[in-house]
Amino acid sequence: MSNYLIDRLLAPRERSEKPFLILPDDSVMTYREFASGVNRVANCLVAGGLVPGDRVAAQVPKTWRTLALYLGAVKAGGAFLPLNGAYTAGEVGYFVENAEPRFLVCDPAALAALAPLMPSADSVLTLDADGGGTLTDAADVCGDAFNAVPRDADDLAAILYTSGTTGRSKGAMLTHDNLWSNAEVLTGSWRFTEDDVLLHALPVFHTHGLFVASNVLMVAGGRMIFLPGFERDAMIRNLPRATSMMGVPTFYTRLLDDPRFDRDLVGHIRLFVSGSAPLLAETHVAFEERTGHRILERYGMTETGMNTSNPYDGDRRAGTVGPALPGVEIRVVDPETGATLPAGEIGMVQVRGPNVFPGYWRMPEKTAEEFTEDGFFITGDLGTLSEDDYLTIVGRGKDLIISGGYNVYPKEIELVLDALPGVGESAVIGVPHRDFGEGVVAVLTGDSPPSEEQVRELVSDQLARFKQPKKVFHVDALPRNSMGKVQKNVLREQYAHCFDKT
Ligand code: MCA
Ligand code: AMP
Repeated sequence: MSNYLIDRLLAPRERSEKPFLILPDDSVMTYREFASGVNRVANCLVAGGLVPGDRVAAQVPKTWRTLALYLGAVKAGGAFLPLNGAYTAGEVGYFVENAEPRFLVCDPAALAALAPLMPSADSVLTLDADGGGTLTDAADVCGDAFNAVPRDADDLAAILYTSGTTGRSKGAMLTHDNLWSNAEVLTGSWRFTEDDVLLHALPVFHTHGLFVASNVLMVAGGRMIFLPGFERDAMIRNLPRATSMMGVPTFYTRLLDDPRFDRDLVGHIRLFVSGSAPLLAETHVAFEERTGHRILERYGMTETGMNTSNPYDGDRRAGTVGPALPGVEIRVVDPETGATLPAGEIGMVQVRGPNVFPGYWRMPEKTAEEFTEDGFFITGDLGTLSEDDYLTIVGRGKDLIISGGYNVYPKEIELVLDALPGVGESAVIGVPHRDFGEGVVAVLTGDSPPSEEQVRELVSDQLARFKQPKKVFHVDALPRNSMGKVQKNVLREQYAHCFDKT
């Protein structure tokens, strides 16, 4: 047995002198140099006591060393557990308690707050925005050769936490083959080759930036302009030397807002991909008018990787997410009966394939609830299939807000708000927001509910900033239906324009 993912993703290029990463200072890192960095990290983790199956949690800034940590952990037989840099120490505490990682790697600036979460000082390492820290110090004195620890197709390669409708986050377990099969299919479907240069501005703690973008480029043998994040001037500067870009819809609306973003600037680009949140049909149209490019929209989830994609050749239909990818099955069913619905009817989207995760970490009941007897994963998204199998996502059966590509589950926020002094009860909704697609709004009842500013202050230890309500409203009572359920649709209508001037 070999290391399933590493053998396929990295091993073929371990000795290649071809460029892999163009770093923010414009220096170029080859595949061979990157693979050495991966080996040093793997050696360092094993020397520190990592055994196969152990988790390596990381809340670190985005640098090439973050990617080396991901693959170093996997090559050493472990599972990578990336965390959003915006999470508070309280939020990280939950993930650490739930996943019991062997190592937690964090930004030195967060060390004082995070170190107490781990059982011993030697299980905490640091990595900063310049690539320095105790992980780097330890890795740099390790050897740059490492024999991959054997791992099978079904072994765990990563755990990514997704928030839950009940308010508790669930760790989606992703296997070596979940990651490999999806990367291989996407590389072919989107025609990535070693001539490609991807402009990479996404975070690498989510599926989109970590697996879709980075894995695909490694499979193809292409290179990435690896930016620390989305910054408009840096995007405008780098677009002319890229052949492709992947982004959330906010990337595209922000670029369209810039007069420098025009046909000439992107003349060299062959592919723009969008996902993680709905791309408005009007953005698709405006983008084509400005640049001559039709954005290729695809649809995925943390639990499944990518499920569908508009075609590379052929009709990229605005407002749709395209047909199922090769090897993936999609069906739309009646949510009550589970019966498969004919084309054109709206129902629950279900998916089956090698991309679909085996379950949630230490949550067998939750896992069982979200799979059908015949092995389809119930996505929680509502959609409809056309006669020629294009999927359109029309809404969500789950109470979820997607803000700038980040998921926010209202229940999690409501639990925090309900416990604040002066609050009777709360309802959290997502309403249209020009920049983020949806913005988080809280509606509060109570004798003396806190103001918008006070809410942000009071929740700052518990909720990452992107989850915090951007607007807070006070009402005497929440609207309810005859069953006593809060009518969020009424609230969404009432506050639909509250961000119009934002
Ligand atoms: C930042 N803020 C946000 C968000 N990002 N608020 C709501 N939603 C957000 N997404 C807050 C900041 O804390 C700050 O608050 C204020 O908004 C303004 O920040 P700004 O500087 O404008 O933000 P930014 O740093 O430019 O970030 C915006 C962004 C970023 C570039 C759109 O959010 C981003 O990179 N999103 C991509 C997310 C992603 O990769 N999603 C994929 C996951 P304050 O002023 O109060 O401090 S989904 C996935 O992987 C599935 C499988 C899939 O299908 O892809
Ligand atoms: P996450 O849990 O972060 O993986 O988010 C997955 C969710 O993002 C899906 O269940 C969808 O609701 C949404 N999503 C991803 N891509 C798209 C898309 N292209 N259009 C609409 N919704 C999307």
